Amino acid sequence: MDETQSRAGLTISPLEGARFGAEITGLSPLEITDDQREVIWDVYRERHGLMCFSFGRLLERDELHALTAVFGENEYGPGKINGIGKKALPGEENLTVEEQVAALEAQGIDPFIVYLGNLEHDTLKRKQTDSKFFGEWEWHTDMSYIPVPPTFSLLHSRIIPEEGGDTGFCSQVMAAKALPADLRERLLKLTAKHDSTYGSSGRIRPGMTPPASPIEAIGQVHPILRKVPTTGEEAIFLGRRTNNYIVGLPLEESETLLDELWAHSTKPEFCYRHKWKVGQVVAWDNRMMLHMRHPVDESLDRFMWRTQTKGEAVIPA
Ligand SMILES: O=C(O)CCC(=O)C(=O)O
Ligand SMILES: [Fe+2]
Repeated sequence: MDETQSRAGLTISPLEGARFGAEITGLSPLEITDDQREVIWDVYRERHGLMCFSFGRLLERDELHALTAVFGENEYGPGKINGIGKKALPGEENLTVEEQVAALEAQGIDPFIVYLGNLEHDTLKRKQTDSKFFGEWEWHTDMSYIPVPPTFSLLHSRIIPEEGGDTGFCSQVMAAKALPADLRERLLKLTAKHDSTYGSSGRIRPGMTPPASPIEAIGQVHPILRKVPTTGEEAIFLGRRTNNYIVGLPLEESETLLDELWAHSTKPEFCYRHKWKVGQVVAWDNRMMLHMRHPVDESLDRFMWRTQTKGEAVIPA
């Protein structure tokens, strides 16, 4: 796609300066037609799983849920339900998912939406915010430290600083295609552990302690090369660099190979840097790309809504 297209009432343009991703305008989230669904999935395949829907206004919750549902079954937000990016707190161990959802709903909390930012979600007043929130968030794929990570993540921009806080995306399908053949052969036999100790901002997750080394880190092992079932393509799947470990290798060898792989995976030609406008929803397929977030000045505000879809077990290439 080199130029703007019009299809099923939608306008589709390639994202500026990127080899992947598209901007889609003209969608009404509560009135998505079958033809529009088809167009969105065509754009998804053609533009490697990254779509920016520009609405020019803030969405209602139902609208974000309806848009999320185009991509799969809505998944509870990380940190809301025990076992989904959160450990049970003392006294909560025996609560069922239904009980936890009912408790959240009784407090007026939507279990599917995560509020991301330095503002209270209801009053939009500044809230106590860990300084790590404002720093750079490292390259990662969402929740790859669990056995079945979410497939799509969606971010809805509600308050955006004038400068800073851009989100970077890096196509791991393009990175996989550019792998030297001998390295690809080697990777086909290797798995990596995706550490669960730290969030992508570098904050330690509740209940976790730093491991003595990546070998001891607690996390999920996945194949390094995965198959993306929607396109049949291969993608490199590294998760995040912190405490990354290639299973079975001496630590030093694992570190050397990971340094090489990360340098390859995050080459500028595979990357796109999204400068947000208020009233957008960026949806991405975690199976196909890494993302990161650029720093935000501590004096500025940034506030997003975030949803995700249920995943599937990782398919090795
Ligand atoms: O806030 C951002 O731009 C990205 C945050 C992030 O990593 C996520 O929502 O998964
Ligand atoms: Fe993320």
